[in-house]
Amino acid sequence: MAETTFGNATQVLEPFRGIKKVTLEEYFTSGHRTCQGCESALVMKLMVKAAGPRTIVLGSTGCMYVANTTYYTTPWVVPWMHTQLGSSGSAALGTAAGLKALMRKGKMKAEPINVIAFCGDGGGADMGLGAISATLTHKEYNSLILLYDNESYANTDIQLSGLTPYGAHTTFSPPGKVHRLIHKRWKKNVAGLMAAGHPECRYVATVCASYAVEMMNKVRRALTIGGPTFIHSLDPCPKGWDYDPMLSHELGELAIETGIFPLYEVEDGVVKYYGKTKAIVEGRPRKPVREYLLKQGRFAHFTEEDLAYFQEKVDQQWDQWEIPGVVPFRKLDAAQAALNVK
Ligand SMILES: Cc1ncc(C[n+]2csc(CCOP(=O)(O)OP(=O)(O)O)c2C)c(N)n1
Ligand code: SF4
Ligand SMILES: [Mg+2]
Repeated sequence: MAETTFGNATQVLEPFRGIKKVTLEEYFTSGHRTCQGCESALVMKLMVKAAGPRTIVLGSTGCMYVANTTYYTTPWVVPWMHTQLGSSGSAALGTAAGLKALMRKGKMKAEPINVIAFCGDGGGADMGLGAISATLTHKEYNSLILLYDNESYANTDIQLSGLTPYGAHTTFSPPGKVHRLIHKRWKKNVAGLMAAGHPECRYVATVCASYAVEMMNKVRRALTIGGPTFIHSLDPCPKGWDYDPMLSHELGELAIETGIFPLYEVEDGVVKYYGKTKAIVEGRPRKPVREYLLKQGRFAHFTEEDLAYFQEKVDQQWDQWEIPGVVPFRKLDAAQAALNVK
């Protein structure tokens, strides 16, 4: 297995082989004020559990900053620092570079210390995209950027972001009598963008906390591979998506089973699908998107026409993309390909 180096020290985080092998220690505990059923909080807990105690967590502004640092309380057991909304990439790179310099100069013992910067979809896929992109070009520094995607600027009351799904009701896109759908842009394909556009980044993955062991193992893989790495996590958010908190886990599963959010990793340019996404790629029928959408109040205004459009767009990503669910370049049939060669 490839290993991450820290000065003279190296690190191999073996995958947890089943739920019973997961360590009991917690590094994100009580003391937060996230909503009941908040999957992003679960992502924080699993992320740092997978990484272990020698980890520094950096977090950009958003629910996972604000709700986790209420005055005089915090759930973080490991060192933690807030960073500006668009700066998760810069914070990751600067911290990794600082640690490396201190170890090189002998001012710190050379040992594996994980640097993980998290950001929301607003902070990561919109405002901080440039800084993350820059970080993913610096192969000499070890860091993981984890984008927790609750599909809105949740902390400031559910404004739409570049990762809000088509047609969703947010405070910036309330459905009305004149315009039923205000938000008509399709969600950015952020993991595909990171994987396809950053040749120095050796590891990009998508995760969902409904599949907790798989999620933790992808974090462990990223921290073992080293260099700059990126993980995109889809996190059901009861407040922003408007559903009963008890459905968080099920909605995570449905996002995968409908093919809306594929689970995969790209390691050294090789795509590997996981779990039910793998089954879909191998021919298992996808559940209709309506089973996922209609469980959420943010899509309650959808008509049959809207559902059909959503379904068609998801079908395209499986039937027409060159690498299904990952890279949105269209497949060319042989005739088109021949024309292209001329
Ligand atoms: C530069 C800047 N602009 C606006 C804000 C106000 N603000 C704080 S948190 C937040 C929402 C962030 O959304 P996201 O990154 O998706 O995280 P979430 O709140 O959804 O967890 C905004 C707009 C800010 N802190 N900094
Ligand atoms: S608004 Fe959503 S992301 Fe924020 S704490 Fe509540 S459930 Fe979690
Ligand atoms: Mg968000």
